[in-house]
Amino acid sequence: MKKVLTYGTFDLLHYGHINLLERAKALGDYLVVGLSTDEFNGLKGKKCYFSYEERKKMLEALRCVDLVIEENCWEQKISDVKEFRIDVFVMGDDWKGKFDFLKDYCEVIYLPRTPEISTTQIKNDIANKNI
Ligand code: C2G
Repeated sequence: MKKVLTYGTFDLLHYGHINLLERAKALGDYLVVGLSTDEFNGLKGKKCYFSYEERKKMLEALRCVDLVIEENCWEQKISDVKEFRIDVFVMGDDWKGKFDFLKDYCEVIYLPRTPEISTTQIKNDIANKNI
């Protein structure tokens, strides 16, 4: 069984996230998603609209997601790859190069982002009543 791992905040889940998750799953048989906790998002300078539990519930409802684990820090990736016997690590290409250190442990693939959508864009459009 080929296992794939990715990480993210996935706030205000949108089709850009879904594109990434479905493409990640298509690279293997089992997809593990490291979901940023509310505390870790604080470290990332991100304030989420949905709580960790609410974001987790939405991801777990997706057919392409097999397991959701907590992402509590930047440093847990190597141990996660080992613990879950990950074959492929996937991130959107806004992270290109940032996780190449994982190449010693698994394949590292950066996938093109879905260009025109983001959580920030959604928040701005709602704030500016562009909807
Ligand atoms: N993404 C995408 N297209 C978009 C928006 C996001 O492909 N339009 C991808 C991102 O590249 C990332 C994933 O979806 O791979 C999750 O995006 P975010 O929730 O914004 O994740 P981020 O805050 O970048 O956290 O340790 C890594 C971090 O947890 C990643």
